[in-house]
Amino acid sequence: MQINWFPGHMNRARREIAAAISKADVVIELVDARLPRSSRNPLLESLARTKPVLTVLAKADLADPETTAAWLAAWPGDPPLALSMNDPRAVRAIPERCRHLAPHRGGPGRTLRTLVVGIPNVGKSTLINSLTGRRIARVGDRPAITRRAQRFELDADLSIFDSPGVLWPRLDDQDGARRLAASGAIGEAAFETIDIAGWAVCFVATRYREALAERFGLEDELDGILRTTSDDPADASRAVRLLEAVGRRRGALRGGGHVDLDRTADLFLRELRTGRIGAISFERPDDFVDDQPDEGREGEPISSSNSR
Ligand SMILES: Nc1nc2c(ncn2[C@@H]2O[C@H](COP(=O)(O)OP(=O)(O)OP(=O)(O)O)[C@@H](O)[C@H]2O)c(=O)[nH]1
Ligand SMILES: [Mg+2]
Repeated sequence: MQINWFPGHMNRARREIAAAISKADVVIELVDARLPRSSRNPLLESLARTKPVLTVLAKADLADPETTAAWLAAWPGDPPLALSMNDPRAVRAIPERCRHLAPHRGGPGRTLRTLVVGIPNVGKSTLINSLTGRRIARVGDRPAITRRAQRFELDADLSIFDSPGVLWPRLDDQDGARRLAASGAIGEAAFETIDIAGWAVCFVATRYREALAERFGLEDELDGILRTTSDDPADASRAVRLLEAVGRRRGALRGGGHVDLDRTADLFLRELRTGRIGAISFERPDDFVDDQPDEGREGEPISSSNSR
């Protein structure tokens, strides 16, 4: 299975981000706490070389806390913040850190300009609403909600720019692409929902077996399925059997008592993405120990508006 999306206006997206960064004093980089590495924009380092960057692990409430602690300990450079963008008190730490990163800005006539960047659906607009205490930025539970950069005043001397989500697909990294798709960062038109739900259910069955068994009442079935199927991702039988078990539990049936796999895939991904199966991280630092550094791994940038 290949995850394909449509590289449309990728250079435009990159140019726009570069222009926005050039006008900002501090860049707030949101990555998804459940997949901090795969959701990191590999081009940001070169684009923001001259600006201080504050990295924030967003959606930390959905991630496995032990894994988040491991990411924070392993992070190169300044340790990031790990927060829920829905927590108005916790997010106040972000402008505070920005002020430390740009001590020459702020005060009368020297507005500190911050810019929020990150992949689609990571929580950029939610952060702005939490910081301002108002629903002023449009938020949605699918990618490509924000279409244009927009400025908001946070304090008299601090402004924050929202920006459209931008994805730099690493076309050679299908593992990362699968995690991004499972997390909700990639528009559903770009992949087969059954493939991604199948991958995700196998992942959760392996790494968070108890959470899966408990959520769907699969205590008796799960061991048998895992014992009698292969963990080779090329062999779809484990994914299908797990999805069938989930679908039966949820009553997602079609004619003849067969499980409706499309409906099951949708409901499984929805429950996974909203944290109802449990606090789940899609990657740990030790998943990458054999990896080369990032250089040269990225594919072409695309704007989220092209990924639907
Ligand atoms: N649980 C949880 N949900 C969050 C968090 N941040 C955002 N969300 C949800 O994630 C979805 C996307 O949030 P947005 O703020 O629209 O994301 P965005 O980064 O602005 O997305 P684009 O504008 O499409 O690039 C919404 O359903 C939010 O309610 C978080 O920290 N925790
Ligand atoms: Mg947005």
